[in-house]
Formats: sequence, C-alpha cells, structure tokens
Amino acid sequence: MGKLVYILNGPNLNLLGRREPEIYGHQTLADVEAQCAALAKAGGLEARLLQSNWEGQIIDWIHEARDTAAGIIINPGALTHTSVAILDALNAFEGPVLEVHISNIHKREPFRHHSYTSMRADGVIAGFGVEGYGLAMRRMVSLLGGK
Ligand code: CA2
Repeated sequence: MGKLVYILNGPNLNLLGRREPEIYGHQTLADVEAQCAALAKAGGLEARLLQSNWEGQIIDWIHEARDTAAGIIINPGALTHTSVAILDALNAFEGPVLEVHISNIHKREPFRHHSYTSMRADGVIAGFGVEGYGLAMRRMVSLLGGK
C-alpha cells in the first residue's frame, strides 16, 4: 500500500450530481472517489474520500490524518468561507494540503471570494468542475513522490 491521501469534503457535497447540475455538474462523489482512487494507485498512492455535513467531524478527520495520511485534498464546501477552526486544524497537519472547489468561487457571490483554507493550502484549484479533484491528485503524486 502507498502513502494515504485523504480527500475531505464538507457540507452538502453529498448532494453532488443530484442537485444544481448547472453549477456542480452531473458526477457524484462516488465518481470522484473512483477517479481519484485510480489516479492515486497509478502514482503509487492510496486515496480515502470522506464527506461530512459536520464541521467537527471534518476537524476530527484532519487530526486523524496527522497519524495516518501523507497529504490532504480538501473541499470544505461553505465552511471554506467561515471556518477558522478548519484552518487551525490544517495548520497542525504537516503534509501537503491542496484545496479544491468545483465552481470558480471568484466568479460567484462576494462572500465566496475569501477562503480561510487558502491561507494553509499549498495549492488551490477552482472552477475545473469535479476534474479539479483529479488534477489535485496528480499534483499530490508529484509532491509525495509516488511512482
Ligand atoms: O465550488 C465548490 O466546490 C464549493 O466549495 C461548493 C460549496 C460552496 O458553498 C462553496 O462556496 C464552493 C457548496 C457545496 C454544495 O454542493 C452541492 C452540490 C450539488 C448540489 C447542491 C449542493
């Protein structure tokens, strides 16, 4: 087994592919998981996709990742724009952190333009649809020196 990468997803992302396809597309989180797992495996890594609607659960997973994961890909959903607590948790994680947004948050309402997570992220992807997760995983392979 290669090094583990957590793909953490915040509130409402369980609805991916089922609501608002004009913004978020038709693919589901299960599709994202399959794509990322294949890319991770090809690069000598292992992917674990997790989603919660609860801020505290996401923070607990980031803490857990300190002992179990080499890198984190995170789409905190709307918590991106509100959560100092998620930023603090990410600051306690030592490996690479990549932030993904399905939509281009800078093209949307002003309240989506600021991201607390970006103050810690080593890279940010926005507006590439769910393909952004795959791009982030490719970058993770480069950063973590997989195959
Ligand atoms: O573009 C993104 O990935 C966001 O992180 C998604 C969040 C939004 O609050 C951020 O500003 C940008 C919302 C996730 C909601 O996901 C849904 C997916 C399908 C249907 C309904 C909601």
